[in-house]
Amino acid sequence: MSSKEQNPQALQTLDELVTALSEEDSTNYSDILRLAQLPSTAFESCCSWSSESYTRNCVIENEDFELILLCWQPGQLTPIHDHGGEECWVKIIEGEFKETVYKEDDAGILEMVKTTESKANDITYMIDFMGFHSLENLSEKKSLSLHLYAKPIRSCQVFDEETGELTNKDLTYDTIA
Ligand code: CSS
Ligand code: FE2
Repeated sequence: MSSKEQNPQALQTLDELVTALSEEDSTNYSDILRLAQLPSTAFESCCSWSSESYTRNCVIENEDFELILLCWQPGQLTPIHDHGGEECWVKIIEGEFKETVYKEDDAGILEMVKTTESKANDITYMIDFMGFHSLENLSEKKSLSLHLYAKPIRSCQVFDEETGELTNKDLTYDTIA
């Protein structure tokens, strides 16, 4: 049975997903991401891979939101970061991930508060008042996650493990669809 037969509202292509996001405001983004039932093949044209780091591949960016596909090799992970004051939804497409959330204590030191594991179709949410986080590909194969930011995130704070300081980092794309 196709996902349309199971749920007539299911979104099965990137075009359908982008149209739905464009027609609604951010209060409905979580529901829209839940309706996205895209096969991994829908993302083939957006994928790129690097042995250095996970890659950031832009599906669409406009003044309201940014939809990007992250492509992860086994073991790749983000630094600890915030989300530049914006909302962040992550839907796992393929693979298994660990999210670790941190909060600043009264002295401004980052303390780990929780870890959550997620798998295909799980959706997680972050916003700066919830703290900082990092994401890691736990699986032994190439993995994909779809990130929706509203509004687009041009820069964010990143924790530098060597200096123990937060620094501002401009965010760039590896590919643009
Ligand atoms: N915020 C990270 C991914 S984890 S949500 C990034 O956009 O690169
Ligand atoms: Fe993030």
